[in-house]
Amino acid sequence: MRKLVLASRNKGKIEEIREMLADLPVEVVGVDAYPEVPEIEETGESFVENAVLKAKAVAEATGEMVLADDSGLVVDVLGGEPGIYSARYGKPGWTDRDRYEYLLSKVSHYPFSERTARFISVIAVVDPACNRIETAEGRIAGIIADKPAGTNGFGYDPIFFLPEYGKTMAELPEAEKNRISHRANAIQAIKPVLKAMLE
Ligand code: ITT
Repeated sequence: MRKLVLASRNKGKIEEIREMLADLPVEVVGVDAYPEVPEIEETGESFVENAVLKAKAVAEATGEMVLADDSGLVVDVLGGEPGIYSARYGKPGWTDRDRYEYLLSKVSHYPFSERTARFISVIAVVDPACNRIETAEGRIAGIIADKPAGTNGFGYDPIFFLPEYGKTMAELPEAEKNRISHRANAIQAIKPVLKAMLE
């Protein structure tokens, strides 16, 4: 079976992607299995640039086929912040909770109707055997909640309210998030290509 290395050190993400690829004939391995792969600096100016940069760097270092995700939360009243800086929003050393509390403090004076937001995920797949790079994007729309709720998922899930469910993303069962999320949409879009690349 061919190997597919996930170019991510985010445990929440890795678990979700593993679940979503469970039906493919591929051995999914985390990049932590390759201690020689250095920390990759995300110097790109878009989700696509960063996803491709991460996938290429890990493919070069391991020689294996690689899948990377670059994702984030885009909040309209914050001019698109935190966007590609979602993982680094606020101060170094902050926890996910520190970051979403900070974001809440920045939007709390806006009415609910103006707190529109979306999660975006760009998946990049690189096959070093044939120099092929493919990307796909997925999104999900929501509203920044008044206060955090729920313990599932990771990152900003506790403050991302889904009006059609009446719940935050962190209140959804894992399987439901993995069916509707930005990452799920991006993975669905790339799956046919990935399948073809594995043949
Ligand atoms: P890797 O680069 O190692 O994959 P990372 O966490 O640094 O891990 P990103 O640069 O793509 O990954 O940043 C994504 C951030 O966006 C992530 O840390 C969360 O803060 C947020 N995010 C992305 N997807 C999310 C989701 O499904 N739920 C909640 N927050 C999410």
